[in-house]
Amino acid sequence: MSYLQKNDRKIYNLIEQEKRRQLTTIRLIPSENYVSQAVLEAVGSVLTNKYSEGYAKRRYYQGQSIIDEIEELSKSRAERLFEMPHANVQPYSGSPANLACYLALLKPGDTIMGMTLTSGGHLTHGSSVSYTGKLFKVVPYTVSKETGRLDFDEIRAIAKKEKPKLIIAGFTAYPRKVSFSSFQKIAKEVGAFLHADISHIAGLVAAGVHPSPAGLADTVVATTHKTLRGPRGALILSKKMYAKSIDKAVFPGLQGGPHNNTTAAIGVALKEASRADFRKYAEQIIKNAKTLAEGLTKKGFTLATGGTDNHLVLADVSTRDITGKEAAIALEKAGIIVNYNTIPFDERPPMDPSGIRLGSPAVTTIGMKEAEMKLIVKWISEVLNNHNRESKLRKIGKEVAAFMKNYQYY
Ligand code: DSN
Repeated sequence: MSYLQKNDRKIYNLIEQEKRRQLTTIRLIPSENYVSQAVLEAVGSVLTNKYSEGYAKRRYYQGQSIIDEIEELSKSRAERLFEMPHANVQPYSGSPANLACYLALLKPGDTIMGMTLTSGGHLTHGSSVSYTGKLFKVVPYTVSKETGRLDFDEIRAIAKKEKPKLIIAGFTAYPRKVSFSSFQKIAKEVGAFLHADISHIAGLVAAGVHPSPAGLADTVVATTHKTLRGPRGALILSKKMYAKSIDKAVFPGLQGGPHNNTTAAIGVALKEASRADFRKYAEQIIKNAKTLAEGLTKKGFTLATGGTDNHLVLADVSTRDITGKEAAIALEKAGIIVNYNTIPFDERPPMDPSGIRLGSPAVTTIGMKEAEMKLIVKWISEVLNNHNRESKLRKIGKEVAAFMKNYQYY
């Protein structure tokens, strides 16, 4: 970044500081990752200079021969990898991608059914503070109070009573495999569209270590920067019959020009995700998350659903007489980065809930395995037992920084 260094030392220095932060802390936020150098290069390329409103061969600006090829390449890679007949790779991120699917399939005032935000849904699944909660009548579902898992009898009962036009199978804090076939049966019974938001698990689905919604969901949204390990962006996959309405909803319905540098970087990430080593990475993500879960359970933490079979773990820290926010702040002081999160049926507010959410994708990318997860559990437990002792947190922080010297990814 020699030009940036010369032309804008302040921004250059801040980027260098953030790089250092990413390389010296243990990053356990389940929706974050480290992209490859190849993805970074595509994001930082001259493609950012070009406007391309429209789609290949149907653009509103001249000079598109190369951009058309790039977009078509990324689109076909997405269709092949996820085995769905149509992909749109233009959405700026997951929220506009979800909105585009609703715009394509629904009318304002229609009923949608999604998981409540506090049980692990997403703002754009109909939360009252999101525009989706104002535009549609929302029928929420949650998880079983006993098991913390999806309760398909309950979901079916709600769907039969409320007759939603669209059911959303999508989660940001659900640590178990999702049965898209169970959702599809219910959607079929009540005549609803099935929309799958696989943003968190896209990399696991692509690698074949999590069931796929292909052939079951009418529309599928995946952000590209979580387990899929690409640039910040999103893609929509759909059945052929919805291709036109999805494309129209993305542009001109919601967006203007696509971010061509991101489109290319998505293509690069999709190629990486089709390689054999990506499957190994996805398998290791699950092994690492399971090791974190087992270790935390042994240390006496209560986990949502009692464990995990994907990339994330949701731990109730209230047993340590500490809130999720206090835990996340103490962990950061020791160089361990998580996010505080509500647990299902949390009695505390989202700004200071009872839980922390941890994930294994980023640490797996930089080469950590089960032994390292055990060490991380030890540090987490020590931090939470000593969250008021600044000197202890600093001491653990030094151990973490020394440990991270072995994982200089960039
Ligand atoms: N904000 C994302 C997450 O961290 O789960 C969801 O979009």
